[in-house]
Amino acid sequence: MGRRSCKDSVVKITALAGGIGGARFLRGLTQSKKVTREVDVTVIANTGDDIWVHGVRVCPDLDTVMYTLGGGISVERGWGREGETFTAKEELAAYGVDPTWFGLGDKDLATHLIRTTSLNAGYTLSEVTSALCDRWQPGINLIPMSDNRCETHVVIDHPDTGARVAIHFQEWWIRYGAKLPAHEFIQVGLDTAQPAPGVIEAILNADLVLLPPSNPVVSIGTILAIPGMTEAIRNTSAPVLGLSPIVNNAPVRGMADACLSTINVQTNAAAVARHYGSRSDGGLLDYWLIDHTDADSLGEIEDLEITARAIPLLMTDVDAAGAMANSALDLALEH
Ligand code: FO1
Repeated sequence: MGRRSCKDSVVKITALAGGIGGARFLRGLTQSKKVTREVDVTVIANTGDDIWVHGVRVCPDLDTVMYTLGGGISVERGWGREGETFTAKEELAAYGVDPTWFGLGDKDLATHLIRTTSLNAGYTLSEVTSALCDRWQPGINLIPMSDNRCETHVVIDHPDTGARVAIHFQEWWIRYGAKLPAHEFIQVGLDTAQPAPGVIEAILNADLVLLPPSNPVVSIGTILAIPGMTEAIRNTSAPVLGLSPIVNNAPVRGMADACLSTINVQTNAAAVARHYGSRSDGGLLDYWLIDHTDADSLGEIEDLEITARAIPLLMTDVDAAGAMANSALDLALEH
């Protein structure tokens, strides 16, 4: 079926997204010819990974989506800029200034400097994100889950002292490679955080709400924890479709298994679907896409009253991600 031209067939999609996996899916959804419908996409990005580093505010998931869709992403890293240098990082390390473990790129630093200056001038994170997107033109409406600070911190037993302490998610993720058992994820500031302007409306007014294959705990889970978020998803008239971030009982990238074990969810496609829950049972999902290597769990997922299909879920390139996105649209809109 060719692209339908008339405007009224534009599908309004709202997607919750974390970092690398979510951004790669969104690039397929918005830039691949495999998607045969006109789509108008709003992305609600996780800001729980955000961190103050060397005096600048870094927003990993906002920047990963912006750079990936805007053509500036480092493809091999999945984060930060293509053709990046790390001279400022090396100079800071030469002064012995911590954190030396954070990969602060020179090109990336310009984004953080503009964001920090704007935030200090009183602009909101939503306003700053919109201004940064003027340059990158990601082709989507990118909004943070909240304009309030709501950082993910991780409770661990300190590797040197054994003391039970909370460290920033980025230190756990980067410095320790998520190898230290996480006893708990805490969102600092959650109790006073509000959804950013437009977030609830984007969910309620969507034709389709998507949960891309991002980390279900520290990315999607963090967004869902914002007051009002899950109620909006349960109340929207749009179908809600998720794509499994776990393929063949393992995370495709990242360390989602380390996060899932912390909340006692097994690392498999059906367990994550159960974790999100069926909409008919007070949960979030109408539909769940899994990889064909996990097809033997389709029955288990259908028993949860979630309509499931098994398709190729590996995003090896833009068109592979586009084919996944097109299957999601077909299932949710034509079912
Ligand atoms: N991930 C790493 O594994 N090592 C890094 O040094 C690193 C630096 C970094 C800088 C800016 C940015 O936007 C992302 C960065 N990431 C790095 C990725 C980031 O830690 C994760 O992608 C997200 O926080 C989780 O999705």
